[in-house]
This record gives sequence, C-alpha cells and structure tokens, in this order.
Amino acid sequence: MLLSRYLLPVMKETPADAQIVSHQMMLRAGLVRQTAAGIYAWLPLGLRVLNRIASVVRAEQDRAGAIEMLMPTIQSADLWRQSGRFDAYGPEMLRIKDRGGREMLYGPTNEEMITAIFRDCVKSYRDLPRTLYHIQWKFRDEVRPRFGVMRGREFLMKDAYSFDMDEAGGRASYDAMFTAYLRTFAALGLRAVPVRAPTGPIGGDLSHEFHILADTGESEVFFDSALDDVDLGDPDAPAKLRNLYAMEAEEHEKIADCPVPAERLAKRRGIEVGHIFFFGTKYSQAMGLQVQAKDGSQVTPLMGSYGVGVSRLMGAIIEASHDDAGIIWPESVSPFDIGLINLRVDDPACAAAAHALQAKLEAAGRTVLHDDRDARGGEKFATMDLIGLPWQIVVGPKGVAAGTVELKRRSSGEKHEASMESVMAKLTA
Ligand code: P5A
Repeated sequence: MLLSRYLLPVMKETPADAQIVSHQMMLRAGLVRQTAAGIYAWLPLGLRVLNRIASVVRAEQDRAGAIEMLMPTIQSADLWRQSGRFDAYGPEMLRIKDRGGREMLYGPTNEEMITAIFRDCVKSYRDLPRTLYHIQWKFRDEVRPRFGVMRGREFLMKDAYSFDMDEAGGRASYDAMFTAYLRTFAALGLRAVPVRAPTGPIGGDLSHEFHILADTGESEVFFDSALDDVDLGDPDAPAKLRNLYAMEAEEHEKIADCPVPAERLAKRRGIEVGHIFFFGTKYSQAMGLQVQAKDGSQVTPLMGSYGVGVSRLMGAIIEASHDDAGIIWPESVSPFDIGLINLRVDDPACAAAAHALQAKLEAAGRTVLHDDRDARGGEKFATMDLIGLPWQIVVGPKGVAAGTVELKRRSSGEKHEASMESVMAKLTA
C-alpha cells in the first residue's frame, strides 16, 4: 500500500477532548473519527485493526466449537416483549418506529433473537448442545459515552449463545467459553483477569468478567496477587485462574471474610473486555423454547451468553501497549506488518529500491505500508512511530548505494543496518 494514495489523517497535537491515552492515540493515528457522541467512523487504518481483532476472536470461537452466523442490528419490539425485557431495559435501548408505526429497536444484545431462532429451528435433543455466535454492531444509549471506543454508544461485540439439555452440559459450555476467552486475550497480547461478577440485567447465577489491568480502567478490581504468577501458556491456566480470588470493588466490599490474606490482596483498575453468563432457562422458559428429550419428554434447554467488546479491545490494547511516541501494535492485530520509509522519493535509485522491496515483501505475503510521500524524514519517522507497525524499514541514498537499509523494531526501538537480502529473509521467515 502506498501512503501517497492512502487516507491517513494523522494529527500532531493531542485532541483536547480526549482524556485517556488510547483515545488520544486513536484520533492522532487516524484510526477513527467521531461522527456523533459515542459514535465513530472507522478510517482505513482503524478498520484493518478492527478486522484483525475480530479475526483473532473468531479463530478462538471456532476452535472452541462455536458456530458463526449473523443476526441483524434492527430487532422487533415484539421479541423483547416475549422475554419481558422491552420495558425493563429502559432508556439505554434505542427505540425506533418504522413507517407502519411498528415498534423496533437497535439491538443492545441478542438473547431474545437467538432464542426465537433456535426455538423455530430446533425440536430435538439431537441438535444440542450448540453454541452460536456472531460479530455484530450493537447500540446502547449510554448515559456517559466516553473514552472514545472504550464506552461508545455504537460498538462491535462478539456475542455467543449456548444451548444445552442439562445443567452439567450448560456448565461445560460455559467452561469452554471461559477457556476460549483466556486464549483470545493472550493471542491479542493481553493479560486478562477473570473476575466473578454479578449478572445484572442479563440474569442468571454464574458470571465472569474479563479485565485488562490498566490505570485508566473504569472498574476497580481486588485480586489474589498469585494471579500474576500464572503462566497463560500453561494448559491448566483456566482452572488455576478460576480458583484464584478476583472481585470488582463493589462486590469485594460485600464479602465479610475475604479468603485472601491481606499481604497477597492486590487492587488495580481494569478495563472489562469480556463478560460471560450462565442463566439457565431464563430466556428459554419465558419464550417457550422446548425440545424433545431422548425419552420423549419436553425439556427446556439451559442457556448462557458470552460477550467480547471487539471495538473496546482496540482501546484496551493501546492502553496496554504504547510509549510516548505512539502505539506499539502486537503483531497479531497490527494494521500492516511493515512500515517502509523512503527518505528520498526524488532519487530514482531510492524509489526503485523501495518499490522493489515493497513488491517482494508483499509477494511473500507480508503487508506493507510504504511511505512514498514527498515529506521530510522527521515527519515520516514520527508518523511511523505513532501508527505503531512492528517493523520499520528505512531506505536512504547512502544505504541504497551500499545495498543496505535500516531495520527498526518498533517495540524496543532497536535498529541496525542490514543488507536488503537479510532484511527480506528476516521479515519473511
Ligand atoms: C453477553 C453477550 C452482554 O451483553 N449478552 C450477549 C451479554 N454482556 S455485556 O457485558 O453487557 O457486554 C459484553 C461486552 O461488550 C463490551 N461493551 C462495550 N464496548 C464498548 N462500548 C460500550 N458501551 C459497551 N458495553 C459493553 C464490553 O467489553 C462487555 O464486556
């Protein structure tokens, strides 16, 4: 991709209305633009990251056996009357009337819709258990949209829904998602703490939130500092993490006898990037979902729902991974693999070398953002550091004469001169 033909509106100044570093950097690096309170347009670079985060989330859902589908954003009020939540949901729900005066809404979540679809499609125990998911936009008319995409009104969520014949099956489906969530956040370069949570308006008796520890988080979490020592690569990590104490401050304060000794109890702020629930027959019962069991009897399936804040994750990743110069993307979600800077676009030898390198890297399957603009070196370096691609290659006249380029690792700042061949070999290995 040539930067001279791209849309990358970077800003030098920190926008005054952005309070936290991820919001500031998302605006400065040209990832998003606000179009109304809590509503954002995803600019080309931001969309690439959003799609990559969604891909990581999708891969782990698929691995856990969940099946992808897509439900609409607009729902009918009638569905929500069947569960009794239409009135209960309150002003956070954006209510709309169509031209026939029918009451509709922009979905804040999909428990009702998936229950209705499952009720219409599935009649027998043979079709259970199933976990279905989609990655779709949601709308919640939040009282205080803030911190950019962190608490938006329109936001992208992965939401999954499990259906089981019995309690044990339902808990197994919950456990599978619990593990998938830990894998997902680890694949995004994040350390997530699972926190026992109250279930709120979604309902049920078993629920965990997943928090990324960051000073700018909206919640306060108390946890057993032994959590810090768990190796996320360990196959037993999910079981270990579940047994270690972690609670949101509000819940922690209700507990008279905290099982963790004071010297091991840590308190940090967290960003909630995921939330899972097991609520049994709450929706299936209210909405008349029944399937025939093996013995011919009718059974009301048990359900759970499992959410990941896909757009919020972009903010959380930046909070966890940046320096003064800008974002440092983990390789798994970076919008391009490599930033290629040509310092002298008017020099035919430099231009030829830079274009050739871009072509070779792209042919090897790497994504490259090639800064071929007629601009000063300092500006090009600052832009590349700000947008945070993992690798930078700098092509200049001296190097081209000697057959070398400069290679820089964004995360460490480490750089060295190397032959074009060795850079190719290193970056395409
Ligand atoms: C679980 C899936 C639910 O909605 N129903 C379907 C359940 N849970 S939740 O906790 O309310 O939301 C799931 C995740 O979505 C993200 N999220 C948000 N992201 C950005 N802006 C918002 N206003 C917003 N609200 C929720 C969070 O990551 C949350 O964990």
